[in-house]
Amino acid sequence: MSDGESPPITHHSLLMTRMFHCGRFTLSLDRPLIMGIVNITPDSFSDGGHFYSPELAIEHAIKLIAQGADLLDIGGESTRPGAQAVGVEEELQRVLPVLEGLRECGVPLSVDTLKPEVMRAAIRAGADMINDVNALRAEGALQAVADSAAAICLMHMQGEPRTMQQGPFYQDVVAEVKAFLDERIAAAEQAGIERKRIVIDPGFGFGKTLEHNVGMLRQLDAFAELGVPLLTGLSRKSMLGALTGLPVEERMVPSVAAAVVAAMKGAKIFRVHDVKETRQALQIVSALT
Ligand code: 9MG
Repeated sequence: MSDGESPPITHHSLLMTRMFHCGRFTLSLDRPLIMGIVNITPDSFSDGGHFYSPELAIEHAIKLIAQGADLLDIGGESTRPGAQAVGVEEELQRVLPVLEGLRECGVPLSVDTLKPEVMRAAIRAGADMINDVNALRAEGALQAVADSAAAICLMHMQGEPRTMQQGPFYQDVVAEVKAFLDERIAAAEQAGIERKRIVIDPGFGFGKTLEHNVGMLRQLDAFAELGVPLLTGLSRKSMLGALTGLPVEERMVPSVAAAVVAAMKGAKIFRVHDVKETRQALQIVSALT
């Protein structure tokens, strides 16, 4: 490039917001962001209810930050296949003490919920982001986030957690999930949620067979074309068990490998259990791509 010439504008740099506005924080997307999982459900598929007490959950969260988590995702209702729903009061009793205990921890706090009442209470208690596996489709959910500065993760799910793995069906999973996410971005913007606080997620394992999940990971770059940051949740998922034959407690290496593949196909935010190992692997992706 000669003196005075502007740098070339690529397709990607035109579409992609480089900064992500997340409640009290503004995060650069120039490097991968690691979202550490803090499950506070007794039936969580990956921690066996280990972090049900607020003190243990807070301790675990602080360990994840020390390992390099850029954000935390706190969840009080399991969304694993077959899980029973919990009521608003019960979910708040699980989430609020943890949120309050972590408010000054220095990283953005996301709350994983699909209930508008929980969203509003969590945001009042200091949540910087809502992670909604239902993509703000519940009555009042769009408004709950629009009335705040919180970021939102809009995730695709076919069906509902209790029954979603009973015969999921698509003609073309990538095209259908992409069209859904495009429509939910438009709905969120229409409700007053600015693009700079929206991220999307194709929802691995949420109403999808192994073939659907593999198809989505192979073509993940198609979702990145929607022009908002792409979040993936592949950590310890059953698709990795199906591909390796490994039980959930032995899926760290497949999870890190899946995060590397996702990063190479345009994912920016990684919802993971194994923060330290994912961070190390993604440092190599960043250095080489
Ligand atoms: C709560 N939760 C469980 N799995 C998830 C995934 O893949 N993505 C997001 N956004 N949330 C998830």
